[in-house]
Amino acid sequence: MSREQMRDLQSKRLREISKYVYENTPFYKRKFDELGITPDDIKDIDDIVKLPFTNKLDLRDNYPFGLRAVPMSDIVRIHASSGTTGKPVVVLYTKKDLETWQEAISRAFTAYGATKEDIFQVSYGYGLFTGGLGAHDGAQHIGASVIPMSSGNTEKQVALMHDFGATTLCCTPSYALFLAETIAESGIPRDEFKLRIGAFGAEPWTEAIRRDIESKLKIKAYDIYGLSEVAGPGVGYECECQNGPHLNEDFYYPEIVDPTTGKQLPEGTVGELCFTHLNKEGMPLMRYRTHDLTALHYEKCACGRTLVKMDRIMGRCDDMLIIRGVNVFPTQIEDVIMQLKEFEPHYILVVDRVNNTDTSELHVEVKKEYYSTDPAAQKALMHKIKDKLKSVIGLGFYVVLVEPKGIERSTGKAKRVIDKRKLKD
Ligand code: DLL
Repeated sequence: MSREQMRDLQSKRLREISKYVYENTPFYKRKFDELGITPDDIKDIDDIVKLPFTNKLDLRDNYPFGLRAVPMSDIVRIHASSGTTGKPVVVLYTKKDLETWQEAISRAFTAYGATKEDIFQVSYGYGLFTGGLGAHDGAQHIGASVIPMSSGNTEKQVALMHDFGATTLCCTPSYALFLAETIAESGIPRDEFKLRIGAFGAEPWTEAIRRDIESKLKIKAYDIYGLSEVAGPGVGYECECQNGPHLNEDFYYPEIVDPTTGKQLPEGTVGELCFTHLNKEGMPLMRYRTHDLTALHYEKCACGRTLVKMDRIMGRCDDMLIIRGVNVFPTQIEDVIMQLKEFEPHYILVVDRVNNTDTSELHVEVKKEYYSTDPAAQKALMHKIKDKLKSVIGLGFYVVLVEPKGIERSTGKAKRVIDKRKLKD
């Protein structure tokens, strides 16, 4: 589809959905009224800036079903994401919404080169989390065989991956690393596995981690992006170019806004990603603030797709740590660790405040072949990473070297930062 055709489609759908939420979601009727707008003010997609934003807090305030736009009898699926505080965020799907979502995820799997011949091992958690069932439905939709493993039980995962000849693995990148380690320890030769594709997402990961997973698992590792509030996995997906996800913008309209002012930002500028549902029935959201930071690019991709592309998510505005005045994203720390051959990509950052000064302590795991209990060797290694962190991030870290396997592995979304200051505030 050309950009013009896409724009026309988006304009048409935006007109329809504005009218739909005005008539069916009392929350949006109130918001439109407060802003003094009616659906008639929405003529084309550029008019989206007239519409109100929606925040996670709006979803929490309307817990559980306050943003529903159809009778409960039309809702066929309920998902929820727990987050760290407060009530869960609840999302509702009609039958048609599930079909749209399946279509979105099948586009992802097709872009990775998967077909009905493939056997998918879905190792995202099943349940209220959208990862498991989302990937499951998408794989089934393309006619592939699905092993509904869910996460955890890692040795059994490896055994079945081998015995069932799984070709495509769906899980978080941190779990992919754990699985790679477990496969290596299993003693089963790699060429007895059929694995060739990975669909990894649900948490930020860097290019260096992609290369690490690809070399350890000997597969192609693709990014898959999404969030429960918009649908789940499959809002965005990489193509064979592997340089950032395309977005399913005919279903979920993306904008980049300034996280502070909410002003729309131009192509190529990093800011907060927002989505507007263009054809959702159960619980459509207008200009939903994801808190995810990225930039959009509209030029045609080398793969031939015209769908807008985003840079890989660099982090969330609420993940950014301010330590002694310096802005730090966990992905920057990961990048530094991955540049040094002595370390595993496993770490925990503990931030605290002592005597009114921020402290930052990085626990990082040393590879078996570089681990030594000799104090001089430890000191040298500690300095190596400390100096690198200082030069790249501009911040002094207290480094704790952890013995091999000393950092707990993650089977879902990895938790790498403990900010004790938050508990004190
Ligand atoms: O994580 C949906 C999902 C499942 C996506 C499986 C991909 C694969 P939530 O639990 O609601 O939904 O968390 C959404 O996770 O706003 C991002 O901050 C982060 N996230 C998701 N995918 C990526 C990714 C699922 N590929 C939140 N890269 C989002 C970076 C990601 N961050």
